[in-house]
Amino acid sequence: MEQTFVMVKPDGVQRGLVGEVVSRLEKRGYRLVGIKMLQLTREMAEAHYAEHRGKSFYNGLVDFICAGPVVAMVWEGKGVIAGVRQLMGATDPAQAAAGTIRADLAVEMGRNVVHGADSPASARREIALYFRPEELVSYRRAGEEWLYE
Ligand code: IDP
Ligand code: MG
Repeated sequence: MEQTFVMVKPDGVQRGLVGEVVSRLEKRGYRLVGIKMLQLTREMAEAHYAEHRGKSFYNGLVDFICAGPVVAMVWEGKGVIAGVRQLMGATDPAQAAAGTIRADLAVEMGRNVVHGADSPASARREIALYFRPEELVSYRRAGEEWLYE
């Protein structure tokens, strides 16, 4: 089954939105297979956002993501990478579709509550950055026959 990496960013943790983010993904039907709270070091943040190195917002982004604890997660499900991106909404909350996490819970791009991997390659890379294989569990959620045809 497809897996993706999701993170509740420091703003989401401080604003008490961990449960809300988890709840939206759970209700869609995705399976939570790994979760941990951690404080990112600058080195981890730079590895996480390596693709953005050199951009105008990069330093602010690294400062922000290290400014408090985050919740790192791995979610599993059919089409979960694109599905989570859809539930998250556009990067800029002002442009995000109503009903998405970012539109409903955030105002500005640099405080947009949640991160989600954007491709299978990013998902694999980010999962490996945060989790050892033995930290992920394999199970079926009750009622999956009512979720999948
Ligand atoms: P994504 O989180 O929707 O995948 P990316 O383009 O990968 O968006 O950017 C990573 C993060 O960097 C965004 O979630 C946002 O917090 C921040 N960011 C991206 N572009 C800007 C910008 O132009 N100004 C400020 N922050 C930005
Ligand atoms: Mg991205």
